[in-house]
Amino acid sequence: MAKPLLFIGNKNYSSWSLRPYMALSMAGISFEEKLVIFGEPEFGKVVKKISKAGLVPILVHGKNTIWDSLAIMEYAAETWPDRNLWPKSKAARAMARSVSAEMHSGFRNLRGACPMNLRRPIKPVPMNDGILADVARIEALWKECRKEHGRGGPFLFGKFSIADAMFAPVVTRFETYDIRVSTDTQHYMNAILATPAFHDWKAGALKENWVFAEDEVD
Ligand SMILES: N[C@@H](CCC(=O)N[C@@H](CS)C(=O)NCC(=O)O)C(=O)O
Repeated sequence: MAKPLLFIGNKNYSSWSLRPYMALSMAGISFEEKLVIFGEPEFGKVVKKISKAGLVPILVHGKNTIWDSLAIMEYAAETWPDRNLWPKSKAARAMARSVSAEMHSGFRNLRGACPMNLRRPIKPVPMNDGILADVARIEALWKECRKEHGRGGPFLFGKFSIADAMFAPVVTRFETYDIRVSTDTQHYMNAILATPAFHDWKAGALKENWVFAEDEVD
């Protein structure tokens, strides 16, 4: 079967695309990528032809088309079971799935106020109770995962898993918006930011010159 093909948005901005990119790369799964530029007529044409949802990321693998970041990573975990994209123990897996799902559908205050923008100079934005509550909940989640299952490495469940891929864009937001975090949180952030997969993604983002965010140059 041909290599899986991952359709992604601009690396500077597409937080949902970063997730499966991180998971596939960190698991050593060989894939091709196709970047579709937000806001260009090509985006709608290319993306809608493959998925009626009209959003990236999308993975095409043989006859299978999978849209949605978490669905793509579930597909990868099932297709390449030897890569252990979810933690091995059932208890850890249950928790990893729960935190991933909480990320997938939550933290709207943080996401709204602090969109992923890897080129943005590091600078805070005004905090409000909603953002602070999201940050506190995320820090508590990370601490609990690390305490219960993190002994085998620097990631939430020791070794890198889908849960880490889900939170990678949050790590960049904490950094970009200079959000005050605990030392433990900072250690976890450093582990994500130091991965080769994130380095590759960010190098790609820094080469892009499409500008969409109002605060790009401040
Ligand atoms: N829940 C979806 C969200 C996907 C999503 O919102 N993608 C954004 C980019 S990060 C997109 O394609 N936006 C293009 C548009 O809205 O036209 C997932 O997990 O993949």
